[in-house]
Amino acid sequence: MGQFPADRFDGGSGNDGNPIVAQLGGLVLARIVVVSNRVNVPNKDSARAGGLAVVLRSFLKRNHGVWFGWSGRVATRGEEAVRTLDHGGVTYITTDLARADYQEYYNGFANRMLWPILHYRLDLAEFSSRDLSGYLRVNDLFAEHLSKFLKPDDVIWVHDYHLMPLAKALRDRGHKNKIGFYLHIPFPPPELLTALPKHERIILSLCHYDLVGFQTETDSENFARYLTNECRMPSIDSRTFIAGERTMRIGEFPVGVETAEFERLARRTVRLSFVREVVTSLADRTMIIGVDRLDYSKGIGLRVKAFERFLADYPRWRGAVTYLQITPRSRSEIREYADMERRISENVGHVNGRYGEASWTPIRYVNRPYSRSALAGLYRSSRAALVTPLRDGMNLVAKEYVAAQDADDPGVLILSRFAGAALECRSAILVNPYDEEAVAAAIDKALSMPLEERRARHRDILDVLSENDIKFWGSRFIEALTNPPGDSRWPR
Ligand code: GDG
Repeated sequence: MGQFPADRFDGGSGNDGNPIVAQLGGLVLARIVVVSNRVNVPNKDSARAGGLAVVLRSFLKRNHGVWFGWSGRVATRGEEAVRTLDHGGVTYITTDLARADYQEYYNGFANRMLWPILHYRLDLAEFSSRDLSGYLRVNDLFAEHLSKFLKPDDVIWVHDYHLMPLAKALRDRGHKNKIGFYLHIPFPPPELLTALPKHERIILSLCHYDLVGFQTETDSENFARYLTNECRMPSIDSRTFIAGERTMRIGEFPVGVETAEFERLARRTVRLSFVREVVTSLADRTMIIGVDRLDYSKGIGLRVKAFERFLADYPRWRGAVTYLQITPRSRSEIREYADMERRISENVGHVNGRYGEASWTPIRYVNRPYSRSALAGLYRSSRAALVTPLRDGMNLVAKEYVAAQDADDPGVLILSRFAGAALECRSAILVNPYDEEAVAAAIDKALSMPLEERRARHRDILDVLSENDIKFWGSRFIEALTNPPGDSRWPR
């Protein structure tokens, strides 16, 4: 526990509206600089999976800004290249990372410590002081590179848990820009977060931002509770904290998808020869789809067990349903991920061996990524989607699935109550992913649901997703960042 030291804040007040950031009909005239761990530079690999990349690509397409971050390349120390590319109105600036930086910052502190803790998985978190130093060092390195091209009126939008201390590193270099931070993943209750050794060093550094955004109210309340109860930070109200000379605000900005565009894409891509080939190969069976990066937060292992339970409890569906699980590998260099990959493959093999027939494979499990177009067509061709993360900031797959449906004959979303998306998708069949029996019953319910009910549920969710799409999400965040508190547009 500790008081927040006022003298650590020297970056100017968060209250003085930046005069250079003029607003015109919601259009921000300042340059927007987005910073994230990875930059999705347009190339032949840019179709690869990743929620954050998907979101930022579509945000920047509309905003002609700058995108800065790691190139994805690991170089020999001293030979890390910084590259710039202008493409489609967006400037991409990337830096390589040295091997030790990559290990300690990315594989180490970000993905073996912060990712599990922020997903409520204390059991998987591994702390190392060396990784923490690497994490702080890379944030400093990013700030150093950014410093070289930042203009005083740039609005900086930093993304995700890899870069929590970045604003502090920029403020230390004298930058007084508006800087916002958005956390794409959950923020756990302080009782759990405080198990992170030296948590103040990381979490309190968020107070150097002007605005810290979360996916849901639970996440922002957890953060507010951490600041109030654990750090005794003074506040103006429940969402505005005083950090030395500056104020830092908190808000909820549930991330969306390109709802209308995705519907159009799906309508077109059901006709792709690849999608038609998959559908033909089902031989009139009903398809259920799951699409997730291979990650323990996604609950794929328990989902496979729940599907097995479904085949056991509802035998009339045997031979009549195919569950397609698309699971591109991620973070394979981390042991937990490699172990999980082996376990899931074994479980799938077990279910297929036990229930399959020479002419029917219950689960089709593939580890390769597919193009966005192929995914859209497959979503639309599936009668139900199984989206059952154990904990998820939002979950874009749930939203993409709903957006992709044919409104006249839509499929049914089965969604974990522990995904941020559950708040907006209240008309999905909400399930507890730890309850195999309930998930099995939900699958039966989805497959048996009458057309009218499917239509009504789909309409309810689509209404919400059409309003809160990706464009709305991005502009709400930037408006909140560039408008002083008290402004009527400030979200509550
Ligand atoms: C983080 C948070 C939050 C998946 N497989 C393929 C593929 N994907 C695309 C999906 C979707 C994205 O990747 C995954 O997004 P999620 O939201 O489901 O999950 P994370 O990657 O964990 O994202 C999450 C998100 O950030 C945004 O804030 O919602 O809670 O964990 O768009 O379609 N895309 C392609 N091929 C694949 O095989 N092209």
